[in-house]
Amino acid sequence: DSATEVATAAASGANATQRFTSDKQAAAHTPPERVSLLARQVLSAVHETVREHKVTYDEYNALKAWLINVGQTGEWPLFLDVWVEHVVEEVAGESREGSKGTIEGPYYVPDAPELGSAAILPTRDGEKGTPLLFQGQVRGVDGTPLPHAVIEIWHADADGFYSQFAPGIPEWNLRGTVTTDDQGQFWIHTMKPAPYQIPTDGACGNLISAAGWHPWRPAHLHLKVAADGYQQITTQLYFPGDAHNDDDVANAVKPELILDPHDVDGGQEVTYDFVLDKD
Ligand code: MBD
Ligand code: FE
Repeated sequence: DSATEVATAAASGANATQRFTSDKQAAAHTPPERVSLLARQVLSAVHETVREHKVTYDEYNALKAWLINVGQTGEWPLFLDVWVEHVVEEVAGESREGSKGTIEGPYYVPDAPELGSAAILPTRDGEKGTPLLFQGQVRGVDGTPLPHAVIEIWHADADGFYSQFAPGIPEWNLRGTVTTDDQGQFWIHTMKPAPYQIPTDGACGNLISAAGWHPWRPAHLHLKVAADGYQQITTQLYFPGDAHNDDDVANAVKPELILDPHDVDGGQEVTYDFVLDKD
């Protein structure tokens, strides 16, 4: 009975690992000199940590057990996207002039249903939360409106769960593909997401509690915005006043990414425009 199924770290980890394996395998060939350089430097940083802090055999074996557990619970996508991806994104986005991007995270799924330019994201009957109208325009850096730009949006529900990664949620719930109209404009009706908590029952949760950290990401919308002849951006947008905008476990918040919604009859409304760099 799917209504009584519980979200577990191992189940969402397994789904994220499977998605990554099927969607992202077009890895570019990395030349051996580059592999050697990077692998050596990472290993040196590990060696230096061991020397500087006189790491014991007990600590080494705890690390070994934990690394094995990350794999067994399928949490490599979660671990890497939470604690490493933000720096990869920082380097990749360095020279862009348009809208800021941030990390993709582990829960993107390609080919969500196409919903036109005035979209209502799929929800369940009685979907919990505050209705949100998210609207705006996609432009090039020179101000040209971009008709037929493609906006992919995905986000957690009001309990902090993502469809296809937690049990009992319809496949495309709170996911969609939106296309801008002739003026580059779009309107997306959805329900505000809740803050996201890293699963506490897996290897990542284990690290967080063993280190005395907290497992929270602020509430966020995930987006990818693409137009012919322009660079695609992957980003997230956040809500003002969220306690974790200043200490996101995944370090993915930037001031430019905090929305400014206002209350309207029956919910909230916010305008946010995307500016894309040319290819
Ligand atoms: C998320 O929802 C997320 O966006 C990231 C980056 C990591 C874990 C969960
Ligand atoms: Fe997320």
